[in-house]
Amino acid sequence: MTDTTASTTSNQEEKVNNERELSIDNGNPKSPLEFSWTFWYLKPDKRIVWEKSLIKLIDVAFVEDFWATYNHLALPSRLATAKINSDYYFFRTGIRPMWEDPANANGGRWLLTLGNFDVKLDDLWQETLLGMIGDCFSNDADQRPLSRFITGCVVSIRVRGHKIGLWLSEAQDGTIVREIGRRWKTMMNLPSNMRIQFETHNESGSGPQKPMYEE
Ligand code: MGP
Repeated sequence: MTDTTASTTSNQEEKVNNERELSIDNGNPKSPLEFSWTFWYLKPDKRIVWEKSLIKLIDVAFVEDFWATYNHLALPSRLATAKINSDYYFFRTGIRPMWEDPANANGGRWLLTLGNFDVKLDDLWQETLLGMIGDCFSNDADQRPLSRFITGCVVSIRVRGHKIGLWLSEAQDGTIVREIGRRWKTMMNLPSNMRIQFETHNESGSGPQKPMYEE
């Protein structure tokens, strides 16, 4: 065996051992998620450009890591008391949580604005996250699983009404977009008088517009 082969083999062994360690929690194998996801935090700071205020927190590829992170982070309602204008972003690993990412560029977002509605921000956020990691946006009858059109979600803490956004890679196919919106509403068990609006990311960047769809 040459030196190069020996070092390649030892690198491979190290990689396998690391992967094994990563997927073992207190001696028990961890439960892999269908996809790996990344938590981001947007620290409000008007002095710097938006993109620079985004902080990548952690990738989660296992159920246990999701909960460890979720339980460690301040809940949105807590941010609302101390960190106005902050956001949490939860996106598929590899997709940056911004309009410019190719996975988002032709898509849009469903937006739920809470305003004065008497609903629990934390519960809606948690239902959304669980729906995403649990692949609950798809059902067996789908020709194409609808979860594949979801790139991430966002909770935005704002004085004029907190918001939860569900970002899709698709905006033009109304059947797909509306069905995802309906499933999201059901998942969150929203009161029937609460509406969600869909807008494309182009529209998001250009001030108030009439939403493309509403559910
Ligand atoms: P926002 O957080 O989506 O809405 O975008 P907010 O704060 O509720 O205010 P609104 O009244 O504009 O709806 C706030 C601002 O952050 C935008 O106007 C952009 O300047 C910037 N911004 C937000 N996002 C999600 C992006 C993005 O994906 N790319 C870039 N370049 N800027 C963004």
